[in-house]
Amino acid sequence: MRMYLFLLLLTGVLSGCGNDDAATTTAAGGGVPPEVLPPLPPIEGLTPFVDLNLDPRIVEVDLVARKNQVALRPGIATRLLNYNDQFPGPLLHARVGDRVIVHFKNELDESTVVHWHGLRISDAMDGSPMIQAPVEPGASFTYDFIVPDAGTYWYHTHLHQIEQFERGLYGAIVVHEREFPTFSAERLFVADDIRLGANNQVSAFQESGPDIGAGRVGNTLLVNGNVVNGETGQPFTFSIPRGAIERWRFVQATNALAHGLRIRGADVRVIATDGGLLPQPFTLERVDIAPGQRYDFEVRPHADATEVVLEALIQVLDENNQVVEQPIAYARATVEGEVKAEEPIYPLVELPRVDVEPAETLQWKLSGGVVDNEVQFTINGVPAYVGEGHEHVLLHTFKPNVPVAITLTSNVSPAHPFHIHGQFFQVVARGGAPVFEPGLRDTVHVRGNESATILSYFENPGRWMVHCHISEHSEKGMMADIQVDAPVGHHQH
Ligand SMILES: [Cu+2]
Repeated sequence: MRMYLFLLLLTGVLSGCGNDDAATTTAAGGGVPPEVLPPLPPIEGLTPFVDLNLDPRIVEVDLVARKNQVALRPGIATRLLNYNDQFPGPLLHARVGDRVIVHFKNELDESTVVHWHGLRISDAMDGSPMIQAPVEPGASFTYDFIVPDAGTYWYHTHLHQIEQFERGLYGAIVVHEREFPTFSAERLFVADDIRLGANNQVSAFQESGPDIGAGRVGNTLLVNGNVVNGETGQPFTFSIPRGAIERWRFVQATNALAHGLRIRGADVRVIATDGGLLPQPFTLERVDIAPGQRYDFEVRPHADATEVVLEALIQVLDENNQVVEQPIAYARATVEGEVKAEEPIYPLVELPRVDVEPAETLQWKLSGGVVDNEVQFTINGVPAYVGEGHEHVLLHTFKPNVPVAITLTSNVSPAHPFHIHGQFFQVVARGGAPVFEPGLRDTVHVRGNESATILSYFENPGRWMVHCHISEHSEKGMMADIQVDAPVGHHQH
């Protein structure tokens, strides 16, 4: 197996792949018959979909959105909205180049759509309510696409998002590299915060105040649907053998909560961001993760460790009203047993160059305020989203495959985790100064009173949403469309 993977890798290099589809080594149809592809490794932490299709290159699943009740805390179950009665929804697990067919049925009392966050598929399948007619109660829609890039992604509702998303309409996606590095184990952690009030029910939604200004932050922290904080909360637990080399994938499915993240008791390298594997893994004491973003870590327990702990570092006010970081254990692994893991072989990854003169330089000012007694959030002064059934403002039209730099500025205090559908970009500067934030992103954290500059080649033609990932901000205006023109001679399908 080891030799086989190496040969595949070498073939990929010789055929010159890995330039455009930066995070992956080869696209579909790279000349290897499907029957010799090694099976995908199991992902610990979430239950996958039942695959209805026997073809190993097709993942075909049923997806139903409906009311559900989940025992989050002792006592009365919490009324949620879930996919397939699972919270989070089932894991969509595929290999790059696979065809994914999702038979979606809406059994909610209101319309909805499903967005495949980070997948560079066609705009018609993206779950944008500006392109796809909302799926009405009782109606169905079949999503059908090829997964173009390996990485850790997620899916979620993109309509009536303030409530539907808070109540649990999301799930994770793992797309494996065609020649994936092998690990002792792969684990997935999907983090969320939910605000529970009386009788363990989701608290009322506010129309003004801090929930709108800075986004709704919950009081109950969840990892893979398990409560990890408070009196009855427990970190997500499992065991890890000494000598193991594991891949831990983290999806930030919070609404507005951004926080630090670290892993204690292990040597840890960051190996992937939103858009897949990095050209060069790197070591960091901690990373910061904003709503919508993902990280993959390579985790090797210390030889003398008794436990490995995944911790969130959450900002709270201390008794002197100073902002301090409170560590909260999200997951706790007991070190048990021993294995001798082989070194993972990472495929060659080359990202689009960022040391180039951009063909265009844009400014997107993210702002908010009260207009006619209504809270409005704006991009370049325009509240771009004006409600269901209306047109989005078209913010900009991009030529394909040329580098464009966009400086996003938050000129008021709240942060805006800003998401661009259907494209990857790289964060190149903050406050005008270069930063070390390697890797492809689809979501950039624009902190309050800060600017972040991204550079993208806008490789995926179509009409795409761009918006703050805080539901209260996007649904009150900070959501627009961009157009990416098709390359000359390209026929859109
Ligand atoms: Cu925002």
